[in-house]
Amino acid sequence: MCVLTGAGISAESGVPTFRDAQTGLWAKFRPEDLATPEAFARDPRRIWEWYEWRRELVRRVEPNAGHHALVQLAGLVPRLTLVTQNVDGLHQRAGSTGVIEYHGNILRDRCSAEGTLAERSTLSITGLPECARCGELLRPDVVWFGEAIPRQALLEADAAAAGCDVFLAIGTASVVYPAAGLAESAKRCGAKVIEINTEPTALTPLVDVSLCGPAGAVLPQLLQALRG
Ligand code: BV8
Repeated sequence: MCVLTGAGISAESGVPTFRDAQTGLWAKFRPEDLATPEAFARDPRRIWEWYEWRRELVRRVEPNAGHHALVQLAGLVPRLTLVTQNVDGLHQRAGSTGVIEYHGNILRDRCSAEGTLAERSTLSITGLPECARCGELLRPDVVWFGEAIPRQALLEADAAAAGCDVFLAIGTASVVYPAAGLAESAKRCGAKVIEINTEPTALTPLVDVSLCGPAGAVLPQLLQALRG
């Protein structure tokens, strides 16, 4: 089994999805306009303020029944590969292992010059986080629009989608590529595609089974049915 999750599985934990209007001071911005290297180059302070706001939110929330059900599901099938588009780390906090973080992780810092994970220097004069090794600006360790998916994650997710018997797309609008292409690849390779979402998506016309409802309720029911 290959499972792809999107922002919808974290919605019941209180993490706003990208579809939901940005709240508060971010209401006037579109994530697609903030999560880009150009936006960071233009105004790193604003982009860091947005990420610090999201980090604070992610640290305050807990995994929900949907995240926990996926941990149980992994124990019921011969092999389950979990690919997530989310950057909140909630699958790992629920106990999932081997999670493929297709779009990175918001809680890690990366040096914008060296490209590697980095510690923060304590001497930053600009107030923006700087690399303890080389002093250059740090950035969140996430994949922005227009940036390539980390090579290892890309290859592992492609292999899992092409080799699975069942592909489960949970809480994703299936509009962001290349992640949205994984279900199409699984289908082409003969897998059964199942979708769990609260509303129809771009993927719905392609799926074999569409389970309409919140992941936090549907996944435990699916688990119950599998246990018989
Ligand atoms: C790349 C990290 C090339 C950052 C993110 C035109 C056509 C096709 C593609 C493109 C195009 N123009 C540009 C592109 C490429 C672009 C793209 O796809 N753009 C889209 C907008 C059209 N893709 C990229 O740029 C990717 N890179 O292509 O690189 C390249 C190659 C080689 C070398 C150099 C470059 C990189 C994309 C990654 C962007 N980063 N996140 C951050 O988070 O800050 S994407 C970000 O948005 C999230 O990670 C997430 O993946 C995405 C939002 O999608 P969803 O997860 O689906 O969430 P969404 O809110 O949209 O939907 C929530 C769903 O849940 C809904 O369906 C809702 O009904 C449902 N739901 C709600 N509640 C529940 C629920 N379901 C169940 N239960 C509930 N309770």
